[in-house]
Amino acid sequence: AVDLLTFGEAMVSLRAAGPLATGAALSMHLAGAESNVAVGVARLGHRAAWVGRVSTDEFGEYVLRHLRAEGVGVDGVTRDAERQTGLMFLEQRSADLTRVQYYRAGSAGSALRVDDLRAPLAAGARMLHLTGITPALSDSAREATEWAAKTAAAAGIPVCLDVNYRARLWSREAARAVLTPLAAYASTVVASADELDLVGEPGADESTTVAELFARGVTTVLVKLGADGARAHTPTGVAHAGVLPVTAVDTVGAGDAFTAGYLSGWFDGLDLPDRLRRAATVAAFAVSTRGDCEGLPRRAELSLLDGHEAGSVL
Ligand code: KDG
Repeated sequence: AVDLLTFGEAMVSLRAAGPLATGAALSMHLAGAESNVAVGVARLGHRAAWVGRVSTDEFGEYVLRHLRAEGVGVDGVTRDAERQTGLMFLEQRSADLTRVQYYRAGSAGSALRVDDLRAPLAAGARMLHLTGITPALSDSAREATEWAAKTAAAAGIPVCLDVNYRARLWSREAARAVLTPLAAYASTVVASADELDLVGEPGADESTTVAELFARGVTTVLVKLGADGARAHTPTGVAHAGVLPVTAVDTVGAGDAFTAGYLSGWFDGLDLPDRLRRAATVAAFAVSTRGDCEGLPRRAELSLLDGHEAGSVL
Protein backbone atom coordinates (compact mmCIF):
# COMPACT_ATOMS: atom_id res chain seq x y z
CA ALA A 1 0.00 0.00 0.00
CA VAL A 2 1.05 3.58 -0.54
CA ASP A 3 1.86 6.00 2.25
CA LEU A 4 -0.42 8.74 0.99
CA LEU A 5 -3.60 8.36 -1.01
CA THR A 6 -5.28 11.54 -2.15
CA PHE A 7 -7.86 12.55 -4.72
CA GLY A 8 -9.36 15.69 -6.16
CA GLU A 9 -9.13 17.90 -9.22
CA ALA A 10 -5.79 18.62 -10.83
CA MET A 11 -5.80 21.50 -13.28
CA VAL A 12 -3.66 23.33 -15.72
CA SER A 13 -2.85 26.72 -14.30
CA LEU A 14 -1.88 29.50 -16.64
CA ARG A 15 0.22 31.97 -14.74
CA ALA A 16 0.46 35.49 -16.05
CA ALA A 17 3.80 37.29 -15.91
CA GLY A 18 1.95 40.58 -15.32
CA PRO A 19 -1.59 41.91 -15.26
CA LEU A 20 -3.97 39.75 -17.30
CA ALA A 21 -5.79 42.80 -18.63
CA THR A 22 -2.63 43.90 -20.43
CA GLY A 23 -2.17 40.53 -22.10
CA ALA A 24 0.80 39.36 -20.07
CA ALA A 25 2.61 36.21 -21.18
CA LEU A 26 1.27 32.99 -19.69
CA SER A 27 3.17 29.96 -18.52
CA MET A 28 1.68 26.53 -17.99
CA HIS A 29 1.83 24.81 -14.60
CA LEU A 30 0.20 21.98 -12.71
CA ALA A 31 -2.31 23.05 -10.04
CA GLY A 32 -4.57 21.35 -7.57
CA ALA A 33 -4.26 21.32 -3.82
CA GLU A 34 -4.33 17.53 -3.49
CA SER A 35 -1.90 16.86 -6.32
CA ASN A 36 0.40 19.49 -4.79
CA VAL A 37 0.43 17.53 -1.54
CA ALA A 38 1.06 14.28 -3.44
CA VAL A 39 4.04 15.85 -5.24
CA GLY A 40 5.34 17.23 -1.93
CA VAL A 41 5.34 13.89 -0.13
CA ALA A 42 6.66 12.03 -3.19
CA ARG A 43 9.63 14.41 -3.43
CA LEU A 44 10.42 13.59 0.18
CA GLY A 45 10.64 9.92 -0.72
CA HIS A 46 7.25 8.60 0.36
CA ARG A 47 4.90 6.65 -1.84
CA ALA A 48 1.99 8.82 -2.92
CA ALA A 49 -0.95 8.11 -5.21
CA TRP A 50 -3.36 10.63 -6.67
CA VAL A 51 -6.81 9.76 -8.01
CA GLY A 52 -8.98 11.94 -10.20
CA ARG A 53 -10.37 12.45 -13.69
CA VAL A 54 -8.52 14.15 -16.48
CA SER A 55 -9.41 14.74 -20.11
CA THR A 56 -8.08 12.58 -22.95
CA ASP A 57 -6.55 15.60 -24.71
CA GLU A 58 -3.16 17.29 -24.28
CA PHE A 59 -4.17 18.97 -21.03
CA GLY A 60 -5.01 15.64 -19.42
CA GLU A 61 -1.77 14.26 -20.81
CA TYR A 62 0.11 17.20 -19.31
CA VAL A 63 -1.33 16.57 -15.85
CA LEU A 64 -0.52 12.86 -15.99
CA ARG A 65 2.94 13.40 -17.39
CA HIS A 66 3.73 15.86 -14.64
CA LEU A 67 2.53 13.56 -11.87
CA ARG A 68 4.33 10.54 -13.32
CA ALA A 69 7.54 12.55 -13.54
CA GLU A 70 7.23 13.30 -9.84
CA GLY A 71 6.79 9.63 -9.03
CA VAL A 72 3.18 10.04 -7.94
CA GLY A 73 1.10 6.92 -8.61
CA VAL A 74 -1.59 7.57 -11.20
CA ASP A 75 -2.94 4.06 -11.76
CA GLY A 76 -6.29 5.10 -10.35
CA VAL A 77 -6.71 8.08 -12.68
CA THR A 78 -9.68 7.95 -15.07
CA ARG A 79 -9.36 9.47 -18.54
CA ASP A 80 -12.66 11.16 -19.28
CA ALA A 81 -13.30 11.50 -23.01
CA GLU A 82 -16.41 13.61 -22.55
CA ARG A 83 -15.03 16.43 -20.46
CA GLN A 84 -12.18 18.89 -20.39
CA THR A 85 -9.43 19.39 -17.84
CA GLY A 86 -10.12 22.38 -15.59
CA LEU A 87 -8.10 25.52 -16.23
CA MET A 88 -7.22 28.37 -13.96
CA PHE A 89 -5.59 31.70 -14.61
CA LEU A 90 -3.39 33.22 -11.94
CA GLU A 91 -2.46 36.86 -11.82
CA GLN A 92 0.00 37.74 -9.12
CA ARG A 93 -0.54 41.30 -7.91
CA SER A 94 1.98 41.16 -5.05
CA ALA A 95 4.17 38.48 -3.47
CA ASP A 96 1.31 37.33 -1.27
CA LEU A 97 -1.75 38.39 -3.25
CA THR A 98 -2.74 36.39 -6.28
CA ARG A 99 -6.03 36.63 -8.12
CA VAL A 100 -7.48 33.47 -9.58
CA GLN A 101 -10.04 32.83 -12.28
CA TYR A 102 -11.38 29.34 -12.74
CA TYR A 103 -12.56 27.67 -15.92
CA ARG A 104 -13.51 24.41 -14.29
CA ALA A 105 -17.31 24.18 -14.19
CA GLY A 106 -18.33 20.80 -15.61
CA SER A 107 -14.69 19.72 -15.92
CA ALA A 108 -13.45 16.14 -15.99
CA GLY A 109 -12.15 16.59 -12.44
CA SER A 110 -15.56 17.68 -11.20
CA ALA A 111 -17.10 14.45 -12.52
CA LEU A 112 -15.25 12.43 -9.86
CA ARG A 113 -17.56 9.78 -8.39
CA VAL A 114 -17.56 7.06 -5.75
CA ASP A 115 -16.69 4.30 -8.24
CA ASP A 116 -13.43 6.09 -9.11
CA LEU A 117 -12.27 5.70 -5.51
CA ARG A 118 -13.28 2.11 -4.71
CA ALA A 119 -10.21 0.27 -6.01
CA PRO A 120 -7.61 2.82 -4.83
CA LEU A 121 -9.07 2.88 -1.34
CA ALA A 122 -9.39 -0.90 -1.20
CA ALA A 123 -5.65 -1.09 -1.97
CA GLY A 124 -5.05 0.73 1.32
CA ALA A 125 -2.84 3.61 2.44
CA ARG A 126 -1.23 4.84 5.62
CA MET A 127 -3.12 8.12 5.31
CA LEU A 128 -5.97 9.42 3.18
CA HIS A 129 -5.71 13.13 2.47
CA LEU A 130 -8.69 15.11 1.25
CA THR A 131 -9.55 18.76 0.97
CA GLY A 132 -12.64 20.90 1.19
CA ILE A 133 -12.20 21.82 -2.46
CA THR A 134 -13.31 18.45 -3.85
CA PRO A 135 -16.80 18.37 -2.29
CA ALA A 136 -17.42 21.86 -3.71
CA LEU A 137 -16.98 20.66 -7.29
CA SER A 138 -20.20 18.72 -7.92
CA ASP A 139 -22.74 16.48 -6.21
CA SER A 140 -20.91 13.36 -7.33
CA ALA A 141 -17.55 14.71 -6.11
CA ARG A 142 -19.13 15.58 -2.77
CA GLU A 143 -20.60 12.09 -2.45
CA ALA A 144 -17.25 10.59 -3.40
CA THR A 145 -15.47 12.66 -0.74
CA GLU A 146 -17.98 11.73 1.94
CA TRP A 147 -17.85 8.06 0.95
CA ALA A 148 -14.05 8.00 0.98
CA ALA A 149 -13.78 9.67 4.39
CA LYS A 150 -16.32 7.33 5.91
CA THR A 151 -14.90 4.20 4.29
CA ALA A 152 -11.32 5.06 5.25
CA ALA A 153 -12.27 5.80 8.84
CA ALA A 154 -14.19 2.51 9.07
CA ALA A 155 -11.17 0.64 7.69
CA GLY A 156 -8.83 2.27 10.20
CA ILE A 157 -7.07 4.47 7.63
CA PRO A 158 -6.42 7.86 9.24
CA VAL A 159 -7.92 10.79 7.36
CA CYS A 160 -6.35 14.22 7.01
CA LEU A 161 -8.80 16.96 6.01
CA ASP A 162 -7.56 20.34 4.81
CA VAL A 163 -10.51 22.75 4.92
CA ASN A 164 -9.12 24.76 1.96
CA TYR A 165 -12.12 27.05 1.58
CA ARG A 166 -12.49 28.42 -1.95
CA ALA A 167 -14.89 31.36 -2.04
CA ARG A 168 -15.13 31.12 -5.84
CA LEU A 169 -16.69 27.67 -5.53
CA TRP A 170 -19.24 27.94 -2.71
CA SER A 171 -20.48 30.06 0.17
CA ARG A 172 -19.16 29.69 3.70
CA GLU A 173 -22.56 28.37 4.79
CA ALA A 174 -22.63 25.70 2.07
CA ALA A 175 -19.06 24.73 2.90
CA ARG A 176 -19.79 24.49 6.63
CA ALA A 177 -22.83 22.26 6.05
CA VAL A 178 -20.64 19.74 4.21
CA LEU A 179 -17.28 20.10 5.95
CA THR A 180 -18.44 19.99 9.56
CA PRO A 181 -19.83 16.43 9.30
CA LEU A 182 -16.84 15.45 7.15
CA ALA A 183 -14.39 16.54 9.86
CA ALA A 184 -15.79 13.88 12.21
CA TYR A 185 -14.07 11.22 10.07
CA ALA A 186 -10.71 12.98 10.23
CA SER A 187 -7.90 12.40 12.69
CA THR A 188 -6.04 15.50 11.47
CA VAL A 189 -7.73 18.74 10.45
CA VAL A 190 -5.78 21.52 8.75
CA ALA A 191 -7.25 25.01 8.35
CA SER A 192 -6.14 28.59 8.11
CA ALA A 193 -7.33 30.71 11.03
CA ASP A 194 -10.12 32.33 9.00
CA GLU A 195 -11.57 29.04 7.80
CA LEU A 196 -11.47 27.00 11.00
CA ASP A 197 -15.08 27.82 11.87
CA LEU A 198 -16.15 26.06 8.67
CA VAL A 199 -15.75 22.81 10.62
CA GLY A 200 -17.69 24.12 13.61
CA GLU A 201 -20.13 26.77 14.73
CA PRO A 202 -20.19 30.01 12.71
CA GLY A 203 -17.96 32.63 14.30
CA ALA A 204 -16.77 30.27 17.07
CA ASP A 205 -13.31 31.06 18.40
CA GLU A 206 -10.38 28.74 17.80
CA SER A 207 -10.36 27.01 21.18
CA THR A 208 -14.09 26.28 21.03
CA THR A 209 -13.88 24.80 17.54
CA VAL A 210 -10.82 22.76 18.49
CA ALA A 211 -12.52 21.41 21.63
CA GLU A 212 -15.52 20.37 19.55
CA LEU A 213 -13.31 18.66 16.99
CA PHE A 214 -11.53 16.73 19.75
CA ALA A 215 -14.91 15.68 21.15
CA ARG A 216 -15.74 14.30 17.70
CA GLY A 217 -12.56 12.21 17.48
CA VAL A 218 -10.06 14.52 15.78
CA THR A 219 -6.65 14.23 17.44
CA THR A 220 -4.62 17.02 15.79
CA VAL A 221 -5.76 20.43 14.55
CA LEU A 222 -3.25 22.48 12.59
CA VAL A 223 -4.13 26.15 12.28
CA LYS A 224 -2.14 27.95 9.58
CA LEU A 225 -1.29 31.56 10.39
CA GLY A 226 0.46 32.63 7.18
CA ALA A 227 3.59 34.66 7.93
CA ASP A 228 3.06 33.97 11.65
CA GLY A 229 3.54 30.22 11.25
CA ALA A 230 1.06 27.72 12.62
CA ARG A 231 -0.47 26.41 15.83
CA ALA A 232 -0.87 22.70 16.43
CA HIS A 233 -3.53 21.63 18.90
CA THR A 234 -3.48 18.15 20.38
CA PRO A 235 -5.39 16.89 23.41
CA THR A 236 -2.22 17.40 25.47
CA GLY A 237 -1.58 21.03 24.53
CA VAL A 238 -0.78 23.64 21.91
CA ALA A 239 2.51 23.97 20.01
CA HIS A 240 3.55 26.89 17.85
CA ALA A 241 5.60 26.63 14.68
CA GLY A 242 7.37 29.70 13.37
CA VAL A 243 8.19 30.34 9.73
CA LEU A 244 11.69 30.15 8.32
CA PRO A 245 13.06 33.54 7.30
CA VAL A 246 13.03 33.33 3.52
CA THR A 247 11.99 35.91 0.95
CA ALA A 248 8.49 35.05 -0.19
CA VAL A 249 7.91 35.53 -3.91
CA ASP A 250 4.72 33.50 -4.32
CA THR A 251 2.55 32.11 -1.54
CA VAL A 252 0.24 30.00 -3.74
CA GLY A 253 0.66 26.38 -2.69
CA ALA A 254 2.27 27.26 0.65
CA GLY A 255 -0.53 25.62 2.61
CA ASP A 256 -0.26 22.45 0.55
CA ALA A 257 3.49 22.45 1.12
CA PHE A 258 2.96 22.84 4.86
CA THR A 259 0.60 19.85 4.84
CA ALA A 260 2.98 17.77 2.72
CA GLY A 261 5.82 18.48 5.15
CA TYR A 262 3.67 17.68 8.16
CA LEU A 263 2.47 14.38 6.64
CA SER A 264 6.03 13.48 5.63
CA GLY A 265 7.06 13.91 9.26
CA TRP A 266 4.14 11.77 10.33
CA PHE A 267 5.15 9.02 7.87
CA ASP A 268 8.66 9.17 9.31
CA GLY A 269 7.34 8.82 12.85
CA LEU A 270 8.64 12.23 13.96
CA ASP A 271 7.29 13.84 17.09
CA LEU A 272 5.05 16.89 16.83
CA PRO A 273 7.73 19.62 17.05
CA ASP A 274 9.77 17.90 14.34
CA ARG A 275 6.68 17.41 12.14
CA LEU A 276 5.96 21.12 12.46
CA ARG A 277 9.55 22.01 11.71
CA ARG A 278 9.42 19.93 8.53
CA ALA A 279 6.07 21.50 7.60
CA ALA A 280 7.55 24.99 8.03
CA THR A 281 10.64 24.03 6.04
CA VAL A 282 8.69 22.65 3.09
CA ALA A 283 6.43 25.73 3.14
CA ALA A 284 9.50 27.99 3.14
CA PHE A 285 10.75 26.31 -0.03
CA ALA A 286 7.32 26.69 -1.62
CA VAL A 287 6.99 30.43 -0.99
CA SER A 288 10.53 31.02 -2.24
CA THR A 289 9.70 29.77 -5.73
CA ARG A 290 7.05 30.71 -8.25
CA GLY A 291 4.59 27.94 -9.05
CA ASP A 292 2.38 25.76 -6.86
CA CYS A 293 4.73 22.83 -6.46
CA GLU A 294 7.86 23.46 -8.53
CA GLY A 295 9.90 24.59 -5.53
CA LEU A 296 9.02 21.74 -3.19
CA PRO A 297 12.19 20.22 -1.74
CA ARG A 298 13.62 16.78 -2.26
CA ARG A 299 14.67 15.01 0.91
CA ALA A 300 18.35 15.85 0.56
CA GLU A 301 17.44 19.53 0.22
CA LEU A 302 15.56 19.79 3.53
CA SER A 303 18.74 20.56 5.43
CA LEU A 304 19.56 23.48 3.12
CA LEU A 305 17.39 25.69 5.29
CA ASP A 306 18.76 24.43 8.61
CA GLY A 307 19.88 27.42 10.61
CA HIS A 308 18.99 29.59 7.66
CA GLU A 309 19.14 33.31 8.19
CA ALA A 310 17.60 35.70 5.70
CA GLY A 311 20.08 36.58 3.02
CA SER A 312 22.59 33.73 3.39
CA VAL A 313 24.29 32.34 0.30
CA LEU A 314 23.88 28.59 0.04
O1 KDG B 1 -3.59 25.27 -3.00
C1 KDG B 1 -3.22 25.86 -4.19
C2 KDG B 1 -4.47 25.75 -5.00
O2 KDG B 1 -5.26 26.85 -4.82
C3 KDG B 1 -4.31 25.52 -6.43
O3 KDG B 1 -3.36 24.56 -6.77
C4 KDG B 1 -5.60 25.28 -7.13
O4 KDG B 1 -6.64 23.43 -6.05
C5 KDG B 1 -6.70 24.57 -6.44
C6 KDG B 1 -7.94 25.30 -6.27
O5 KDG B 1 -8.97 24.66 -6.38
O6 KDG B 1 -7.93 26.49 -6.01
